Amino acid sequence: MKRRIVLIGLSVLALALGGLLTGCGSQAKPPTASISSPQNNQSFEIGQTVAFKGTAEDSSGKAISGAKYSWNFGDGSQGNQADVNHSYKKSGSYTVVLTVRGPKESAGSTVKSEQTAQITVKIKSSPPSASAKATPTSGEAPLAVQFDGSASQVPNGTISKYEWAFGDGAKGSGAKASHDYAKPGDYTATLTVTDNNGATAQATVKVEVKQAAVSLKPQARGKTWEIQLMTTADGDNDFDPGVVKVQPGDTLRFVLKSGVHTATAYCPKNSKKLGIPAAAADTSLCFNSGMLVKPGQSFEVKIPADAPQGTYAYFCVPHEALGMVGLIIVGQPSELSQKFLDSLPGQAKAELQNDLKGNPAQGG
Ligand SMILES: [Cu+2]
Repeated sequence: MKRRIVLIGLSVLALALGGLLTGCGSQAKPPTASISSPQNNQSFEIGQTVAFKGTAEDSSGKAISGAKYSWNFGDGSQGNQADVNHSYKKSGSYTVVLTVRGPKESAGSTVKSEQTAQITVKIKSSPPSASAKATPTSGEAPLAVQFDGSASQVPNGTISKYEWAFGDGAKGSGAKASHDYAKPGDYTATLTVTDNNGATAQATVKVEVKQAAVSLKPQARGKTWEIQLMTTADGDNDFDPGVVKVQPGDTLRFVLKSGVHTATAYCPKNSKKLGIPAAAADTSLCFNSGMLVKPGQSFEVKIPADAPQGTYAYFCVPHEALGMVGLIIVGQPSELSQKFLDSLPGQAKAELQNDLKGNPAQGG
């Protein structure tokens, strides 16, 4: 401060000396106005404090003591200090004019001339800020999620548009939105807000959609089909039911009810012509229970999941010729060859042909 006072004193002295040197004390030095801050075309945001600094110098570049400053900020407001703060309420380009008038040079006379300086300041709207919330942010599919972007802000404006991209291709709008995620996955939902000046901001929120817990289904277990082997009171020997339609994965359970019987597939391993699908000839489906002699005794045949589909014929070793034969249809039926049918003894052929025409058992 002291230094400034000294400088001012020197300036006054210089002015006085200048006046003396020109030989005419009435000739005033015009002041020079300049704006040292802010820079021309500098940008600010709405509401931001802009520090304006004006200087007034004499022709030799020294500050003029007592100069009067008058600012016109271009938005209808004024200031009257060398250094003055101002903020703008709207975006735009403003022409700022500083007018400097010189001080009284001596008693009774004033400096007539005045100088102006002019700059332009640019005021931009403050950018909006986006905020996106999701409730819940994780869960099992299908997952219904509520989205909330209402915490988004524009410091000096309003949000005119909320746009949501939910990350799975679906879109929505509004400060609040909801979306159902159908499939499991990690999704990033994006909110884009647009303010009344067209400026945009984005926020994202992650949503984890998990695979729903899989409940165990009994489909793999297959059904078990019970076929009874019996000798009736009037001497008939039967498989009951005589025809069963099953699926790969199912199980056949032959249960002896009465008499002495076998369940034996028609296949070369059992010394018979092929009466089952050829692809099954060397598999466990060329089955033979052996003699079942005790009531309740059983024999199971598991039909593999990849079992050849088709019609499987089987018989009872002691009672084949009496027509104790049966059919198992795995999946889609197939034709039994004429050569096979012609090879059957006694009543077996007639019984099998009858079974082929009949309705297969569907019950368990
Ligand atoms: Cu038998």
